[in-house]
Amino acid sequence: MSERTPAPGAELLGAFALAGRPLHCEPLKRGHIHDTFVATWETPGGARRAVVQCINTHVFRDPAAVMDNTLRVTEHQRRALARAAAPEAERRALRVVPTRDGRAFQLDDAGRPWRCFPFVEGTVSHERPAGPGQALEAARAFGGFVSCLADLPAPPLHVTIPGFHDLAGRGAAFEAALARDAVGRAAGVAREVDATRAWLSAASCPDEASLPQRPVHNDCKLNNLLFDATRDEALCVVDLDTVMEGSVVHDFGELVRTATCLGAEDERDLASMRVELDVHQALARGFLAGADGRLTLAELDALSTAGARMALENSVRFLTDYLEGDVYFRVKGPSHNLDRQRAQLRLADLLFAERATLDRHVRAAAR
Ligand code: GN1
Ligand code: MG
Repeated sequence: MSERTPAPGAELLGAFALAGRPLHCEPLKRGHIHDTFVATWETPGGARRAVVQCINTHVFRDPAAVMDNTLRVTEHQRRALARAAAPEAERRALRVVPTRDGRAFQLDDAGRPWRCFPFVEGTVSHERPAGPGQALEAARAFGGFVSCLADLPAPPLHVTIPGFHDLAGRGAAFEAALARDAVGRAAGVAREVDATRAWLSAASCPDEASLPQRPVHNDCKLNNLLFDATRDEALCVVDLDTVMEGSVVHDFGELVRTATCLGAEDERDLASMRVELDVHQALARGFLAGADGRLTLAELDALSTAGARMALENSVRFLTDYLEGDVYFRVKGPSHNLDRQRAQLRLADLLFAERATLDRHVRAAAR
């Protein structure tokens, strides 16, 4: 997926229930899925900014379900913040700006769904943590997110992407894409295919079906967290589209995948990649502190290989998308998904090799 949706015009922006007049709109380059813009409104109290986002309906087939989940989760967060009398509560949970007729998203003339959130000012997100202190803070926030959702009232959240972390299902989709070879790329990736198959068959993942299911984030990339720009304090968990029942092991794993690696997600210099063990130790401490004793023994046992497992899962997904012609993730060029695939498989190797040390970190943090 490489083409971008054009910036929303004044009419579309005017559909959202924000005071004042929309002035201008710039693309925000973050995330591999949606098209995101920052719009500025002129109000009597000065300029105000909002995030305006076109929901990717190739990825999220049911935007109403996504927004229903987002409303329920953010309202639940706000109730918890109010009970705790948390300072600056408006900066600690997203708030959906409704349309003027009270809906959670607006369809444009082409039928694309758009949504709007007030911009959380004075925040930054990080691709990599500056050090263990920031990693601890991030992990505490993501662990705290799971804690907060532990008492989310019934019914269960909608399943916005079926089989999202089903590794066997991801493996089957990869084999199907390989067999279909829709864009004639299969012959060029024989080595990657062999390596992926070897990993998938060797991946003696713990029996995930028996792990407790609870509302989790499901996409705990470090950059899905806003930090206060001056205090280095984790403020607001964002990107709530995949919040649904799942395993906390995948949340921890995704954080490990994105925060412990010296090297980018699409790193081409594979030999330079390293795992930062002190960052992992901080993640384990922070996550378990945030999760506040909610993890079971089976979940704790699975944490030491969680990062490798998520690197593998992402690697399989990137290779599948490469074989399908780059229809899911936004890419910078024709080999981008392949670069990502190789780097993530390398990261899976690196993390798996450290599993004994990672397990010690988890045990020590759980004491
Ligand atoms: C996508 O939206 P973003 O960039 O936070 C993807 C994740 C992948 C990630 C890989 C809905 O996350 O599952 O792990 O890219 N989100 C979806 O970087 O598929
Ligand atoms: Mg995302």
